Amino acid sequence: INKDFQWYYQGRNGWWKYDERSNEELEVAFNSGETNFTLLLAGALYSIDFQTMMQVRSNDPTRRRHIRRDIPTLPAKGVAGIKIF
Ligand code: V3L
Repeated sequence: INKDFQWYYQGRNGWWKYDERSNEELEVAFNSGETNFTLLLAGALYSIDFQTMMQVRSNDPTRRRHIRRDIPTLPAKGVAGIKIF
């Protein structure tokens, strides 16, 4: 599948790509005009806010990360915590 957009979440010193399945879910939700939706990531529930472009852990809202939607070739640390670059 040729992707037009990749979703990224903030790491300590750079961006991580979301895994493929989450990326597709984010694209569907974003393009449907939803403002907020819930994703299961690494065993925990996170709320995605498309207005603030933040990922917030549902059971601990102090755990928040910036997210971005950008071209797939943006420099990244890896995919979902796995360094492949
Ligand atoms: N996809 C996969 N794992 C995630 C995601 C996500 N969207 N969000 C959080 N986690 P928190 P550096 C990240 C993981 O936000 O060195 C990276 O993927 C998160 O993993 O506090 O700081 C790396 O594996 C963390 O392990 O709820 O850039 C790791 O951090 C855990 O969920 C280190 O990255 C808690 O995140």
